[in-house]
Amino acid sequence: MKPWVFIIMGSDSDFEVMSQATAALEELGVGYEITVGSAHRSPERVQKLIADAESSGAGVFIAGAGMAAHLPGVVASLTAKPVIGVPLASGALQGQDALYAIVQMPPGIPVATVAIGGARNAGVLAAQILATADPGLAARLREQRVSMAAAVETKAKKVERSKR
Ligand code: RP5
Repeated sequence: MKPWVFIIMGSDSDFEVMSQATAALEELGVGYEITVGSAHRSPERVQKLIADAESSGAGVFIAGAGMAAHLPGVVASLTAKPVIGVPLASGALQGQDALYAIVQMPPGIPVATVAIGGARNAGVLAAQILATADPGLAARLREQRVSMAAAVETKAKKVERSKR
């Protein structure tokens, strides 16, 4: 089985944003599992999920959390596979707390942190990591770039005017 992506989020309230990661992976034909596990409310569940995912062939982990967002760091402490952290906007600080918590990892235990709410980029980045050992996936990523460039041409045509 090809390596796949394990996605975990702190709460079901994170699901709408985190499903943008699954959409990106589906577009690229990358397998995934997605679930909820909380670093604070269910630490044993998180430990078991990460151990099971790693032994079942997960190649990259994506972890999304809001507020005092320790989940991505905890996931990174439990696996030596790449971990991508998604800070989520919730609570009084609307994701700035989560961003700082996720991005400021101590040396030796990195979490590749995307933008607040940047779940789509987490999915694309996970695919890019897996593509280093999967030429077919690498080709699909290049095709996606070509489509994005074509979309920019279309957008440009919509707005371009000239008045000299
Ligand atoms: C975090 O607290 C979760 O990741 C979520 O973003 C936030 C709020 O969780 P709920 O109170 O909606 O379960 O742990």
